[in-house]
Amino acid sequence: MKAVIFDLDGVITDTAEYHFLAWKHIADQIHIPFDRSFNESLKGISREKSLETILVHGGAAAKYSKAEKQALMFQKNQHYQTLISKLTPKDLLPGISRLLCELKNENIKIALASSSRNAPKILERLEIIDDFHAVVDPTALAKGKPEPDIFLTAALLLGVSPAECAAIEDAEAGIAAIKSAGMFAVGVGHERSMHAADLMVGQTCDLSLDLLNEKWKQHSF
Ligand code: B16
Ligand code: MG
Repeated sequence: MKAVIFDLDGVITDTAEYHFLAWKHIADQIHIPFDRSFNESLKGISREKSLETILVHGGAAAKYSKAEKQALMFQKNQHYQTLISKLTPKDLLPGISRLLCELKNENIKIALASSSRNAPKILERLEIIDDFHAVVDPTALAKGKPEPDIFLTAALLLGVSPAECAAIEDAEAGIAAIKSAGMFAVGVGHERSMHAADLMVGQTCDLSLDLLNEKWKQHSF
């Protein structure tokens, strides 16, 4: 294992909750039912795809013009940015700071594969941006998760082959992307959405370099 590639929302910090609050505000405004269970289906997917999914769910796919959709996404992002402006290093999920230290000590490369355009800002707020050797720009990709592009680009930027990478995700779309990139997939969360992962942990505090190495060795590509 030469590199570990991280998802951001739901793995490094709990901004998944902020995405939920910001989308819920929009959904309420346009009278579309929106709860935490439906929000699960938006994890890891782009802003555009998320809005489309909400509109289809509410039977309103054809109701809004392109300009109106842009305005809804703008409004959601404004709300989201207000929420993330309050992030501090205390908002790192448990065990992540320790894991980053363990990886750095062993000279294992670290990259970020987040679908979020707000990712660099969030890494700065959490004061961990200098730990990352590469941060993929999701706007430069042809296809988002569950396609493998974002993880393959991370490996390319790090100068390692996909088979030498482990990647950590909290979303089903993310695990699918890691697997189709030919990488070792680590899922954080509930079994239901993580069944395709090579290693599954309930919470981020269960992650450690020792555990990754141990499961990596047992795994055959
Ligand atoms: P933004 P990840 C994803 O981040 C989120 O899980 C997803 O809910 C969000 O819609 C997407 O980023 C885009 O975020 O609106 O900030 O560009 O899980 O890939 O780190
Ligand atoms: Mg995520």
